[in-house]
Amino acid sequence: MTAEPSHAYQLSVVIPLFDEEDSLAELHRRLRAALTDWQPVEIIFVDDGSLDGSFKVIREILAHDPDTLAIRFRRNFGKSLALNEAFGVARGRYIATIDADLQDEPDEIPRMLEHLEQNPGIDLVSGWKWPRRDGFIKRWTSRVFNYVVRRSSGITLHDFNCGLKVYRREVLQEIPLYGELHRYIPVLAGQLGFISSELKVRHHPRQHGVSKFGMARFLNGFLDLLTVKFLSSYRNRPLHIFGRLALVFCSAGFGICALFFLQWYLQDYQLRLRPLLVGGMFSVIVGLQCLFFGLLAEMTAHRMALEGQGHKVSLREVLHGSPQPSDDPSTSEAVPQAAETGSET
Ligand SMILES: Nc1nc2c(ncn2[C@@H]2O[C@H](COP(=O)(O)OP(=O)(O)OP(=O)(O)O)[C@@H](O)[C@H]2O)c(=O)[nH]1
Ligand SMILES: [Mg+2]
Repeated sequence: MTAEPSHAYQLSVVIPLFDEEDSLAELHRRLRAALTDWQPVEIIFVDDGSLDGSFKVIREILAHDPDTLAIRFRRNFGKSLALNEAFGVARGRYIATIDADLQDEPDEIPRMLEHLEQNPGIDLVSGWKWPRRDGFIKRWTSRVFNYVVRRSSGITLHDFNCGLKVYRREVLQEIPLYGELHRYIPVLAGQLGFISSELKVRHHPRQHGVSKFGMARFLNGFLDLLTVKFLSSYRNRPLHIFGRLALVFCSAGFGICALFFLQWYLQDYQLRLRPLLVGGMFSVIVGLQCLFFGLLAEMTAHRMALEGQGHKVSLREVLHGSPQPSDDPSTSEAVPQAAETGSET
């Protein structure tokens, strides 16, 4: 059995932020106070092109905390890329994320870590903001969003968008984030076979700065859900979805056209241009387009597979059998460790 890989830190806390200068010093102080039993702890700030004095505050924190790392983007690239960057450099055995606006409670992190320690089968713990300290519209849009994601993904969390989450590091090593997919980490992890769990966490109203929440984010969230579903099901086999669509459109189109043709041929109906006939021909064209689109997508999938970028499986472990002890004494001498039962890599 291989030894547990050693990590430089017990925990890395990742804080993605955009214009949060008034909250950072207090957040850092409260994190350090909450995590004294989990040392060594690394704190990673990702300043995503803030326009206020956020990075000045981070510099001041860095001056007296050597276990803090600051990443600063030239401009705003979005929360997913910020998280992705931090996950790439985090050195903790566990990795936690927390919002920078003090709405999440740092004191909840030890409880979430203990939950992971006590449940080896669980790979990530997601916070469930309870009771939620947000306005009516935010609460309800969020409720609808969570319901739809729950139903379509099969992952039974109540609060996918909670910034407070704790992961075993191997979960994040396998999930590339881009666009705005950070909301779907539990779904993406679930597709790889990782198990999520949920704990209710305290939530506070925003004290400083302004919210970056807008209706556009709500709409983008649903479009991203489509991406996540499509990639998980058809990334490797796009023709299976486009081919099905092609079949539906072409069958409908050919059926309609055949009906008109038979009427003309057998019953001597005049073959005039009628709306349904136009619809039938249109349907055939759309069907053929779907077919060609699927074939093009298959070529891309094939190319990705050739370049080693195709769909990857998530390995839990690989076991090698050890050579068995031999009856022949001359060979058993040559294999001194043959009595061992097995080894893991
Ligand atoms: N890196 C990065 N972080 C961001 C960006 N937008 C928001 N954040 C951070 O993400 C966290 C949550 O953002 P909020 O605007 O508070 O979103 P929210 O908590 O859902 O909304 P409110 O409850 O209205 O504050 C905060 O730490 C923000 O600073 C961004 O574009 N890039
Ligand atoms: Mg917030």
